Amino acid sequence: MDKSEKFALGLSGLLLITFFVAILYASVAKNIQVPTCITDVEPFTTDTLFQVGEDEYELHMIARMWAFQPSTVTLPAGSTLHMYVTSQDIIHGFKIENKNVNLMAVPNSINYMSVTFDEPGEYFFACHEFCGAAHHAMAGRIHITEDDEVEATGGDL
Ligand SMILES: [Cu+2]
Repeated sequence: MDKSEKFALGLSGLLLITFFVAILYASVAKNIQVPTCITDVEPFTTDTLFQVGEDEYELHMIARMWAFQPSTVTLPAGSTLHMYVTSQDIIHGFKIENKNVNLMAVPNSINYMSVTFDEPGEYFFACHEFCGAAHHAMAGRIHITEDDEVEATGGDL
């Protein structure tokens, strides 16, 4: 083996060891972790809908092939809904009929929008980004009622 080849091999090995030590230092001494999937952390794992103020609610929506979790949301009329939307797998869309809400559901990213529901009724929402074989079935609804019922169900909660 040539002397310069030995030098290149030795340098390569030294670089590998340096990078390995740098990763160990970052993970152990600096406690830097590789980011986890957003849908694996709270509140996306547990409370999908909760009250944050008088007539104000926070909704954490997960889109996945091919459903929304939750798929049915019930709120009293006059509620303001703060929506945080993400995806568990691929890019989906989230559009609420007759409301100015149109979000992308992107893996490892959270998109936010808020909307106030003044009138009682049913507001359908659907995926507007073609996401595969059952894209057409990817939908849900928001019930706005006259009473104080607050509930989020469906989509394998
Ligand atoms: Cu879709």
